[in-house]
Amino acid sequence: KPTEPKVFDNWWARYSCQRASPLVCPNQNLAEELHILCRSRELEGLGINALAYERAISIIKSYPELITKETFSRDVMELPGIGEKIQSKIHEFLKNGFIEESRVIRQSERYQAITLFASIYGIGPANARKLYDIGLRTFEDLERYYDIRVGGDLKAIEPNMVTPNGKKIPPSTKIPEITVKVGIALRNELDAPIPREEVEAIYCEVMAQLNILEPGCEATIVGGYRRGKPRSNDVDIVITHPTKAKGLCKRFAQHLYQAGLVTHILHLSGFHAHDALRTEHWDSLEKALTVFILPEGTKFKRTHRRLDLIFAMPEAYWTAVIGWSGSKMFERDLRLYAKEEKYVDSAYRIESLSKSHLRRGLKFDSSGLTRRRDSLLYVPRSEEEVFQILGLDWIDPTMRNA
Ligand code: TTP
Ligand code: MN
Ligand code: MN
Ligand code: MN
Repeated sequence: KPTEPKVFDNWWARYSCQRASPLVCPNQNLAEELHILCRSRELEGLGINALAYERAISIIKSYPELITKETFSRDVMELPGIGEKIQSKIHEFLKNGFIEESRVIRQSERYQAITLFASIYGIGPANARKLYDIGLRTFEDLERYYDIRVGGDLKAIEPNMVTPNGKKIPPSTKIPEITVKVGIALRNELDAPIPREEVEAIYCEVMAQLNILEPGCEATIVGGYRRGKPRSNDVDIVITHPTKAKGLCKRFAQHLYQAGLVTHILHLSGFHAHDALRTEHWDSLEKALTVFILPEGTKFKRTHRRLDLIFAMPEAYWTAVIGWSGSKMFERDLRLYAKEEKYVDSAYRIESLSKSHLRRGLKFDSSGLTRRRDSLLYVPRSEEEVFQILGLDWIDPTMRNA
Protein backbone atom coordinates (compact mmCIF):
# COMPACT_ATOMS: atom_id res chain seq x y z
CA LYS A 1 0.00 0.00 0.00
CA PRO A 2 1.54 3.33 -0.99
CA THR A 3 2.18 5.90 1.67
CA GLU A 4 -0.25 8.79 1.69
CA PRO A 5 1.41 11.78 0.08
CA LYS A 6 1.59 14.98 2.00
CA VAL A 7 -1.35 16.82 0.55
CA PHE A 8 0.53 19.68 -1.01
CA ASP A 9 3.86 18.02 -1.67
CA ASN A 10 5.70 19.24 -4.75
CA TRP A 11 3.38 22.17 -5.45
CA TRP A 12 6.17 23.83 -7.44
CA ALA A 13 6.77 20.88 -9.79
CA ARG A 14 6.30 21.49 -13.50
CA TYR A 15 3.87 18.72 -14.41
CA SER A 16 0.51 18.37 -12.74
CA CYS A 17 1.08 14.61 -12.45
CA GLN A 18 3.88 15.45 -9.96
CA ARG A 19 1.63 17.58 -7.81
CA ALA A 20 -1.28 16.96 -5.48
CA SER A 21 -4.39 18.81 -6.71
CA PRO A 22 -7.37 18.65 -4.37
CA LEU A 23 -10.95 18.91 -5.60
CA VAL A 24 -11.42 22.16 -3.74
CA CYS A 25 -8.30 24.26 -3.23
CA PRO A 26 -7.50 27.23 -0.96
CA ASN A 27 -7.69 29.51 -4.02
CA GLN A 28 -10.91 28.14 -5.44
CA ASN A 29 -12.42 31.55 -6.28
CA LEU A 30 -9.39 32.61 -8.25
CA ALA A 31 -9.31 29.25 -10.03
CA GLU A 32 -12.98 29.61 -10.97
CA GLU A 33 -12.54 33.18 -12.18
CA LEU A 34 -9.61 32.11 -14.38
CA HIS A 35 -11.64 29.14 -15.55
CA ILE A 36 -14.10 31.50 -17.29
CA LEU A 37 -11.20 32.90 -19.32
CA CYS A 38 -9.97 29.39 -20.08
CA ARG A 39 -13.41 28.17 -21.08
CA SER A 40 -14.13 31.15 -23.30
CA ARG A 41 -10.86 30.61 -25.19
CA GLU A 42 -11.71 26.94 -25.55
CA LEU A 43 -15.19 27.73 -26.86
CA GLU A 44 -13.74 30.25 -29.31
CA GLY A 45 -11.36 27.65 -30.69
CA LEU A 46 -8.26 29.27 -29.18
CA GLY A 47 -6.82 26.01 -27.92
CA ILE A 48 -3.27 27.12 -27.15
CA ASN A 49 -4.53 30.13 -25.26
CA ALA A 50 -7.02 28.01 -23.34
CA LEU A 51 -4.27 25.56 -22.46
CA ALA A 52 -2.11 28.35 -21.04
CA TYR A 53 -4.95 29.27 -18.68
CA GLU A 54 -5.62 25.64 -17.85
CA ARG A 55 -1.98 25.17 -16.89
CA ALA A 56 -1.99 28.26 -14.72
CA ILE A 57 -5.19 27.10 -13.04
CA SER A 58 -3.69 23.68 -12.36
CA ILE A 59 -0.65 25.30 -10.74
CA ILE A 60 -2.92 27.42 -8.55
CA LYS A 61 -4.93 24.32 -7.61
CA SER A 62 -1.77 22.79 -6.11
CA TYR A 63 -0.71 25.85 -4.16
CA PRO A 64 -1.07 25.06 -0.44
CA GLU A 65 -2.29 28.35 0.98
CA LEU A 66 -4.34 31.39 0.13
CA ILE A 67 -2.53 33.46 -2.47
CA THR A 68 -1.89 37.01 -1.31
CA LYS A 69 0.20 39.76 -2.87
CA GLU A 70 3.12 38.49 -0.78
CA THR A 71 2.86 34.77 -1.51
CA PHE A 72 2.12 35.58 -5.11
CA SER A 73 5.34 37.45 -5.75
CA ARG A 74 7.33 35.11 -3.50
CA ASP A 75 6.14 31.78 -4.95
CA VAL A 76 3.50 31.71 -7.62
CA MET A 77 4.80 34.34 -10.00
CA GLU A 78 8.09 32.43 -10.32
CA LEU A 79 6.54 29.20 -11.48
CA PRO A 80 6.83 28.05 -15.08
CA GLY A 81 3.36 28.34 -16.59
CA ILE A 82 2.39 31.66 -14.99
CA GLY A 83 3.16 34.12 -17.79
CA GLU A 84 2.84 37.88 -17.80
CA LYS A 85 -0.73 37.98 -19.12
CA ILE A 86 -1.96 35.61 -16.46
CA GLN A 87 0.07 37.37 -13.78
CA SER A 88 -1.78 40.58 -14.54
CA LYS A 89 -5.14 38.79 -14.28
CA ILE A 90 -4.15 37.36 -10.91
CA HIS A 91 -3.01 40.79 -9.74
CA GLU A 92 -6.37 42.16 -10.75
CA PHE A 93 -8.12 39.43 -8.77
CA LEU A 94 -5.98 40.07 -5.70
CA LYS A 95 -6.77 43.76 -5.90
CA ASN A 96 -10.49 43.65 -6.68
CA GLY A 97 -11.68 40.16 -5.80
CA PHE A 98 -12.76 39.53 -9.37
CA ILE A 99 -11.45 39.72 -12.94
CA GLU A 100 -13.20 42.29 -15.11
CA GLU A 101 -12.81 40.29 -18.32
CA SER A 102 -14.36 37.23 -16.67
CA ARG A 103 -17.33 39.35 -15.68
CA VAL A 104 -17.80 40.69 -19.17
CA ILE A 105 -17.51 37.21 -20.68
CA ARG A 106 -19.96 35.70 -18.20
CA GLN A 107 -22.56 38.29 -19.12
CA SER A 108 -22.08 38.18 -22.87
CA GLU A 109 -24.87 36.72 -24.96
CA ARG A 110 -22.37 34.92 -27.17
CA TYR A 111 -20.63 33.16 -24.26
CA GLN A 112 -23.93 32.15 -22.70
CA ALA A 113 -25.40 30.79 -25.92
CA ILE A 114 -22.28 28.95 -27.02
CA THR A 115 -21.87 27.49 -23.52
CA LEU A 116 -25.47 26.31 -23.66
CA PHE A 117 -25.08 24.71 -27.09
CA ALA A 118 -21.79 23.06 -26.20
CA SER A 119 -23.38 21.60 -23.08
CA ILE A 120 -25.51 19.36 -25.31
CA TYR A 121 -23.92 15.97 -25.73
CA GLY A 122 -22.57 15.73 -29.28
CA ILE A 123 -22.11 19.46 -29.84
CA GLY A 124 -18.52 20.64 -29.55
CA PRO A 125 -17.22 24.22 -29.49
CA ALA A 126 -16.84 24.49 -33.27
CA ASN A 127 -20.43 23.47 -33.94
CA ALA A 128 -21.70 25.56 -31.04
CA ARG A 129 -20.11 28.60 -32.70
CA LYS A 130 -21.63 27.72 -36.06
CA LEU A 131 -25.06 27.42 -34.49
CA TYR A 132 -24.60 30.83 -32.86
CA ASP A 133 -23.33 32.38 -36.08
CA ILE A 134 -26.41 31.25 -38.00
CA GLY A 135 -28.58 33.02 -35.46
CA LEU A 136 -29.50 30.50 -32.78
CA ARG A 137 -29.56 31.83 -29.21
CA THR A 138 -31.75 29.78 -26.91
CA PHE A 139 -32.42 26.15 -26.18
CA GLU A 140 -35.79 26.55 -27.92
CA ASP A 141 -33.97 27.77 -31.04
CA LEU A 142 -31.83 24.68 -30.88
CA GLU A 143 -34.81 22.40 -30.38
CA ARG A 144 -36.65 23.96 -33.28
CA TYR A 145 -33.53 23.77 -35.36
CA TYR A 146 -33.28 20.06 -34.81
CA ASP A 147 -37.07 19.80 -35.06
CA ILE A 148 -37.41 17.63 -32.06
CA ARG A 149 -39.77 17.20 -29.16
CA VAL A 150 -38.92 15.29 -26.00
CA GLY A 151 -40.29 11.79 -26.40
CA GLY A 152 -40.42 12.03 -30.18
CA ASP A 153 -39.07 9.22 -32.32
CA LEU A 154 -35.47 10.25 -32.44
CA LYS A 155 -34.50 8.25 -35.47
CA ALA A 156 -37.54 9.22 -37.56
CA ILE A 157 -36.97 12.95 -37.46
CA GLU A 158 -34.76 14.50 -40.09
CA PRO A 159 -32.87 17.60 -39.01
CA ASN A 160 -34.42 20.84 -40.10
CA MET A 161 -31.85 22.26 -42.44
CA VAL A 162 -33.18 25.84 -42.45
CA THR A 163 -32.02 28.13 -39.67
CA PRO A 164 -34.15 30.74 -37.84
CA ASN A 165 -32.79 33.56 -39.98
CA GLY A 166 -33.54 31.67 -43.14
CA LYS A 167 -30.03 30.56 -44.00
CA LYS A 168 -29.29 27.03 -45.07
CA ILE A 169 -26.99 25.06 -42.86
CA PRO A 170 -23.54 25.07 -44.49
CA PRO A 171 -22.64 21.66 -45.90
CA SER A 172 -19.43 21.61 -43.87
CA THR A 173 -21.41 21.51 -40.64
CA LYS A 174 -21.22 17.80 -40.02
CA ILE A 175 -22.88 17.33 -36.66
CA PRO A 176 -23.62 13.69 -35.84
CA GLU A 177 -27.32 14.44 -35.97
CA ILE A 178 -28.70 11.46 -34.12
CA THR A 179 -26.33 11.91 -31.22
CA VAL A 180 -27.20 15.58 -30.90
CA LYS A 181 -30.90 14.77 -31.04
CA VAL A 182 -30.49 12.29 -28.22
CA GLY A 183 -28.58 14.97 -26.33
CA ILE A 184 -31.34 17.51 -26.88
CA ALA A 185 -34.20 15.15 -26.13
CA LEU A 186 -32.64 13.91 -22.91
CA ARG A 187 -31.04 17.21 -21.98
CA ASN A 188 -32.75 17.68 -18.62
CA GLU A 189 -31.83 14.20 -17.51
CA LEU A 190 -28.29 14.13 -18.88
CA ASP A 191 -27.65 17.59 -17.42
CA ALA A 192 -28.56 16.51 -13.92
CA PRO A 193 -25.45 15.64 -11.88
CA ILE A 194 -25.20 12.09 -10.55
CA PRO A 195 -24.66 11.68 -6.79
CA ARG A 196 -22.02 9.18 -5.67
CA GLU A 197 -24.60 6.79 -4.29
CA GLU A 198 -26.30 6.54 -7.65
CA VAL A 199 -22.95 6.09 -9.43
CA GLU A 200 -22.41 3.11 -7.13
CA ALA A 201 -25.90 1.73 -7.83
CA ILE A 202 -25.26 1.98 -11.58
CA TYR A 203 -21.91 0.23 -11.12
CA CYS A 204 -23.56 -2.58 -9.16
CA GLU A 205 -26.20 -3.06 -11.85
CA VAL A 206 -23.57 -3.04 -14.59
CA MET A 207 -21.47 -5.60 -12.73
CA ALA A 208 -24.48 -7.85 -12.10
CA GLN A 209 -25.21 -7.84 -15.84
CA LEU A 210 -21.58 -8.36 -16.72
CA ASN A 211 -21.50 -11.33 -14.40
CA ILE A 212 -24.39 -12.86 -16.34
CA LEU A 213 -22.67 -12.38 -19.70
CA GLU A 214 -19.07 -13.07 -18.72
CA PRO A 215 -18.27 -13.98 -15.11
CA GLY A 216 -14.80 -13.18 -13.78
CA CYS A 217 -14.42 -9.56 -14.84
CA GLU A 218 -12.55 -7.00 -12.81
CA ALA A 219 -13.67 -3.37 -12.91
CA THR A 220 -13.07 0.05 -11.38
CA ILE A 221 -15.25 3.14 -11.38
CA VAL A 222 -13.00 5.84 -12.80
CA GLY A 223 -13.55 9.46 -13.96
CA GLY A 224 -14.63 12.24 -11.65
CA TYR A 225 -16.15 9.80 -9.14
CA ARG A 226 -12.71 8.35 -8.46
CA ARG A 227 -11.30 11.83 -7.97
CA GLY A 228 -13.84 12.33 -5.21
CA LYS A 229 -16.38 14.53 -6.98
CA PRO A 230 -19.60 14.54 -4.95
CA ARG A 231 -21.57 14.67 -8.20
CA SER A 232 -20.50 13.41 -11.62
CA ASN A 233 -21.67 14.22 -15.11
CA ASP A 234 -21.47 10.60 -16.20
CA VAL A 235 -20.34 7.19 -14.99
CA ASP A 236 -17.04 5.83 -16.30
CA ILE A 237 -16.10 2.19 -15.71
CA VAL A 238 -12.90 0.42 -16.80
CA ILE A 239 -13.36 -3.33 -17.20
CA THR A 240 -11.05 -6.27 -17.87
CA HIS A 241 -11.25 -10.05 -18.00
CA PRO A 242 -8.32 -12.50 -17.70
CA THR A 243 -9.10 -14.23 -21.02
CA LYS A 244 -12.31 -12.86 -22.55
CA ALA A 245 -11.66 -9.11 -22.72
CA LYS A 246 -11.31 -8.93 -26.48
CA GLY A 247 -14.61 -8.20 -28.20
CA LEU A 248 -16.40 -8.01 -24.87
CA CYS A 249 -17.27 -4.35 -25.30
CA LYS A 250 -19.62 -4.84 -28.23
CA ARG A 251 -21.17 -7.99 -26.75
CA PHE A 252 -21.80 -6.28 -23.45
CA ALA A 253 -23.21 -3.08 -24.97
CA GLN A 254 -25.65 -5.21 -26.96
CA HIS A 255 -26.49 -7.24 -23.85
CA LEU A 256 -27.32 -4.08 -21.87
CA TYR A 257 -29.33 -2.71 -24.79
CA GLN A 258 -31.38 -5.91 -25.01
CA ALA A 259 -31.88 -5.84 -21.24
CA GLY A 260 -33.37 -2.34 -21.63
CA LEU A 261 -30.72 -0.81 -19.39
CA VAL A 262 -28.83 0.91 -22.18
CA THR A 263 -31.24 3.00 -24.24
CA HIS A 264 -28.72 4.51 -26.67
CA ILE A 265 -25.28 3.52 -27.88
CA LEU A 266 -23.70 6.81 -28.91
CA HIS A 267 -20.35 5.40 -29.88
CA LEU A 268 -18.84 1.96 -30.04
CA SER A 269 -15.23 1.40 -30.89
CA GLY A 270 -13.12 -1.68 -31.24
CA PHE A 271 -9.44 -2.03 -30.73
CA HIS A 272 -8.45 -0.54 -34.09
CA ALA A 273 -11.37 1.70 -34.90
CA HIS A 274 -9.82 4.97 -33.86
CA ASP A 275 -6.24 4.70 -34.98
CA ALA A 276 -6.71 7.30 -37.68
CA LEU A 277 -8.48 9.71 -35.34
CA ARG A 278 -6.16 9.36 -32.38
CA THR A 279 -5.90 12.61 -30.52
CA GLU A 280 -4.67 13.03 -27.01
CA HIS A 281 -7.93 11.83 -25.54
CA TRP A 282 -8.44 8.84 -27.77
CA ASP A 283 -6.73 5.60 -27.01
CA SER A 284 -6.99 2.25 -28.70
CA LEU A 285 -9.14 0.62 -26.03
CA GLU A 286 -12.57 -0.84 -26.78
CA LYS A 287 -15.24 1.49 -25.50
CA ALA A 288 -18.97 2.00 -25.51
CA LEU A 289 -20.32 5.48 -24.84
CA THR A 290 -23.94 4.91 -23.89
CA VAL A 291 -27.07 6.20 -22.22
CA PHE A 292 -28.09 4.04 -19.27
CA ILE A 293 -31.19 3.86 -17.12
CA LEU A 294 -31.48 1.97 -13.83
CA PRO A 295 -34.18 -0.72 -13.74
CA GLU A 296 -37.35 -0.20 -11.78
CA GLY A 297 -37.32 -1.02 -8.10
CA THR A 298 -34.23 0.85 -6.96
CA LYS A 299 -34.39 3.78 -4.55
CA PHE A 300 -33.39 6.14 -7.35
CA LYS A 301 -35.69 8.04 -9.65
CA ARG A 302 -35.27 6.53 -13.10
CA THR A 303 -33.10 9.01 -14.98
CA HIS A 304 -31.17 8.58 -18.21
CA ARG A 305 -27.46 8.79 -17.39
CA ARG A 306 -24.40 8.85 -19.58
CA LEU A 307 -22.38 5.67 -19.03
CA ASP A 308 -18.92 5.08 -20.52
CA LEU A 309 -17.66 1.50 -20.53
CA ILE A 310 -13.98 1.02 -21.31
CA PHE A 311 -12.51 -2.43 -21.89
CA ALA A 312 -8.85 -3.22 -21.50
CA MET A 313 -6.80 -6.37 -21.96
CA PRO A 314 -5.38 -7.47 -18.57
CA GLU A 315 -1.94 -6.09 -19.46
CA ALA A 316 -3.43 -2.64 -20.11
CA TYR A 317 -5.83 -2.59 -17.18
CA TRP A 318 -3.87 -0.34 -14.82
CA THR A 319 -2.86 2.17 -17.46
CA ALA A 320 -6.51 2.26 -18.52
CA VAL A 321 -7.59 2.89 -14.94
CA ILE A 322 -5.09 5.74 -14.63
CA GLY A 323 -5.85 7.09 -18.10
CA TRP A 324 -9.57 7.26 -17.42
CA SER A 325 -9.38 8.59 -13.87
CA GLY A 326 -8.37 12.04 -15.10
CA SER A 327 -8.37 14.92 -14.73
CA LYS A 328 -7.77 15.79 -18.37
CA MET A 329 -4.90 18.07 -17.36
CA PHE A 330 -3.38 15.32 -15.23
CA GLU A 331 -3.58 12.93 -18.21
CA ARG A 332 -2.06 15.44 -20.57
CA ASP A 333 0.87 16.03 -18.23
CA LEU A 334 1.35 12.30 -17.65
CA ARG A 335 1.92 11.93 -21.38
CA LEU A 336 4.30 14.87 -21.53
CA TYR A 337 6.13 13.81 -18.40
CA ALA A 338 6.60 10.28 -19.68
CA LYS A 339 7.96 11.60 -22.94
CA GLU A 340 10.45 14.16 -21.64
CA GLU A 341 13.95 12.77 -21.92
CA LYS A 342 15.53 15.31 -19.65
CA TYR A 343 14.46 18.48 -18.04
CA VAL A 344 16.27 21.80 -17.85
CA ASP A 345 14.62 24.73 -16.19
CA SER A 346 16.12 27.04 -13.63
CA ALA A 347 12.83 27.44 -11.79
CA TYR A 348 12.63 23.71 -11.23
CA ARG A 349 13.94 22.48 -7.92
CA ILE A 350 16.88 20.12 -7.98
CA GLU A 351 15.46 17.34 -5.79
CA SER A 352 12.62 16.64 -8.22
CA LEU A 353 14.94 16.85 -11.19
CA SER A 354 17.43 14.27 -10.00
CA LYS A 355 14.69 11.85 -9.17
CA SER A 356 12.88 11.80 -12.44
CA HIS A 357 15.04 12.78 -15.36
CA LEU A 358 16.75 9.40 -15.77
CA ARG A 359 13.63 7.37 -16.27
CA ARG A 360 11.92 9.15 -19.14
CA GLY A 361 11.68 8.42 -22.82
CA LEU A 362 8.50 6.51 -22.13
CA LYS A 363 5.16 6.64 -23.84
CA PHE A 364 2.09 6.63 -21.65
CA ASP A 365 -1.48 6.31 -22.73
CA SER A 366 -4.54 4.49 -21.43
CA SER A 367 -3.73 1.48 -23.56
CA GLY A 368 -0.20 0.98 -22.29
CA LEU A 369 3.18 2.13 -21.14
CA THR A 370 6.10 1.61 -23.53
CA ARG A 371 9.72 2.62 -23.84
CA ARG A 372 10.08 4.79 -26.91
CA ARG A 373 13.51 3.72 -28.14
CA ASP A 374 12.66 0.03 -28.51
CA SER A 375 8.88 -0.07 -27.92
CA LEU A 376 9.37 -2.33 -24.90
CA LEU A 377 5.95 -2.82 -23.34
CA TYR A 378 5.72 -2.67 -19.57
CA VAL A 379 3.08 -4.80 -17.90
CA PRO A 380 2.37 -3.10 -14.58
CA ARG A 381 0.53 -5.23 -12.04
CA SER A 382 -0.90 -2.31 -10.11
CA GLU A 383 -1.59 1.39 -10.37
CA GLU A 384 1.32 2.06 -8.00
CA GLU A 385 3.64 0.21 -10.34
CA VAL A 386 2.72 2.53 -13.22
CA PHE A 387 3.78 5.47 -11.07
CA GLN A 388 6.99 3.64 -10.11
CA ILE A 389 7.92 2.87 -13.71
CA LEU A 390 7.37 6.52 -14.59
CA GLY A 391 9.48 7.59 -11.62
CA LEU A 392 6.58 9.49 -10.13
CA ASP A 393 5.63 9.76 -6.50
CA TRP A 394 2.25 8.27 -5.78
CA ILE A 395 -0.63 10.70 -6.15
CA ASP A 396 -3.93 9.53 -4.77
CA PRO A 397 -6.80 9.68 -7.30
CA THR A 398 -8.53 12.26 -5.09
CA MET A 399 -5.48 14.50 -5.57
CA ARG A 400 -5.53 14.34 -9.37
CA ASN A 401 -7.93 17.25 -9.84
CA ALA A 402 -5.43 19.36 -11.77
P1 TTP B 1 -15.07 12.46 -18.51
O1 TTP B 1 -16.08 11.45 -18.13
O2 TTP B 1 -15.38 13.27 -19.72
O3 TTP B 1 -14.83 13.51 -17.33
P2 TTP B 1 -14.71 13.30 -15.76
O4 TTP B 1 -15.11 11.91 -15.39
O5 TTP B 1 -13.35 13.73 -15.38
O6 TTP B 1 -15.74 14.33 -15.13
P3 TTP B 1 -17.35 14.31 -15.29
O7 TTP B 1 -17.73 13.11 -16.07
O8 TTP B 1 -17.95 14.33 -13.94
O9 TTP B 1 -17.65 15.58 -16.04
O10 TTP B 1 -13.67 11.77 -18.77
C1 TTP B 1 -13.15 10.81 -17.86
C2 TTP B 1 -11.73 10.52 -18.16
O11 TTP B 1 -11.59 9.81 -19.35
C3 TTP B 1 -10.87 11.75 -18.33
O12 TTP B 1 -9.84 11.67 -17.41
C4 TTP B 1 -10.23 11.70 -19.66
C5 TTP B 1 -10.57 10.33 -20.15
N1 TTP B 1 -11.06 10.32 -21.52
C6 TTP B 1 -10.32 9.69 -22.48
O13 TTP B 1 -9.24 9.18 -22.22
N2 TTP B 1 -10.81 9.67 -23.76
C7 TTP B 1 -12.01 10.24 -24.08
O14 TTP B 1 -12.42 10.18 -25.24
C8 TTP B 1 -12.77 10.90 -23.05
C9 TTP B 1 -14.10 11.55 -23.33
C10 TTP B 1 -12.27 10.90 -21.79
MN1 MN C 1 -16.89 11.12 -16.15
MN1 MN D 1 -17.32 15.65 -18.59
MN1 MN E 1 -17.01 9.91 -19.48
